[in-house]
Amino acid sequence: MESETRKADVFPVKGVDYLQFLVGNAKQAAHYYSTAFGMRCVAYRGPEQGYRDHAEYVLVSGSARFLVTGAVHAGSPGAEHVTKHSDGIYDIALEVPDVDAAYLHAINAGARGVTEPHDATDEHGTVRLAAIATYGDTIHSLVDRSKYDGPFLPGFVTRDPIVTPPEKRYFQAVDHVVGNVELGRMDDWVEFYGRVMGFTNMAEFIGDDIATDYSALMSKVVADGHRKVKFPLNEPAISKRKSQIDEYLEFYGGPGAQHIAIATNDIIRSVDAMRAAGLEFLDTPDSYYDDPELRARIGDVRAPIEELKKRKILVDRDEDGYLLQIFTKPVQDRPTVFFELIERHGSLGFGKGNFKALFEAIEREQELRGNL
Ligand code: TYF
Ligand code: FE
Repeated sequence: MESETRKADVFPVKGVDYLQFLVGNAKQAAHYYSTAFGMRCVAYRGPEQGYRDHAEYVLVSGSARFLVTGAVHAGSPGAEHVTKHSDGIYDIALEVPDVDAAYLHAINAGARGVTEPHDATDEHGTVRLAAIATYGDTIHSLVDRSKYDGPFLPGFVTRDPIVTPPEKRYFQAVDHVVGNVELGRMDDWVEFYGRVMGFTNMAEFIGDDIATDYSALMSKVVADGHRKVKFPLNEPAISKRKSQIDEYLEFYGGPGAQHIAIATNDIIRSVDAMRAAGLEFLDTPDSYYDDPELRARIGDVRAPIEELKKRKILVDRDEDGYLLQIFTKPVQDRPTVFFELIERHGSLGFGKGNFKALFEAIEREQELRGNL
């Protein structure tokens, strides 16, 4: 524990500042995150503000912040990201107390610099920014907004919500962001986050047992010392069937962010609202809920199991408590990025007890797509 604390100090992070999606049509994506995810659009920057290359919308739900960026013309920076990956996550931005120190530490530890530390200023103050590269074409911006009180970043203007936001938000935070990397590279990226950010390996992982039996993937989780930022990392494993990670890598065109887990206090209500808005979730067979072993293991949770079964919400329990979770289908045409809704009651895990049911559900979808 002592060494964990010391390591975390070399690269202190406050949390995920924002997730930037590079998309083909930011206007429509912002509408989707407003209607299907109940997010509130709070800021905009585009040609009207003198930024001729992009239209960018900022959506928030509690502390979760999405930046949705679309190219305005073929030569816009980021346009080639969409050509290669389709809609995807480009920037997993981290809020840090000292951008210069964090950047210097990262570069000295071997990270590739993308943008050197610099100030961005407008009438609301100054934001200190830098960026480093991570897996694939993904980056981590480093953000210090302590001297800024504008709606997002300099240049952005406040704007009204696209639709009236729901009375109660559907989620309040980003819980974890998962990366898919190439076969044999998972341990390199675990090592990268240790070396560059002082992140440590959390106990939870998917090892050979699960890999060979069901899912054909391996996974380890890295987190900062305060467990505010959690990054599971997956790689495909060799098995009889084509790994879901291979499918992602093929269709995304390389490594990238696979799923965003968003934390909710009321998964039942959120799933109902999001389903009603047209969001598709993975199916779970009734046998999952009727399994006496599962019933015994999970014990009492805050809702009757029938309520969870109706909605296909999964349950897992470990020594610290339990969690409820559900996964969406991919949210674009390619079988790449998806979301997870998670309601934690003590458990710090990722739903290890659900991996079998979950991976079988993913494989049923893979089969329908002809990619198994
Ligand atoms: O983040 C996690 O580890 C869980 C489980 O392709 C998971 O949400 C792991 C791999 C995967 C889908 C879900
Ligand atoms: Fe997850």
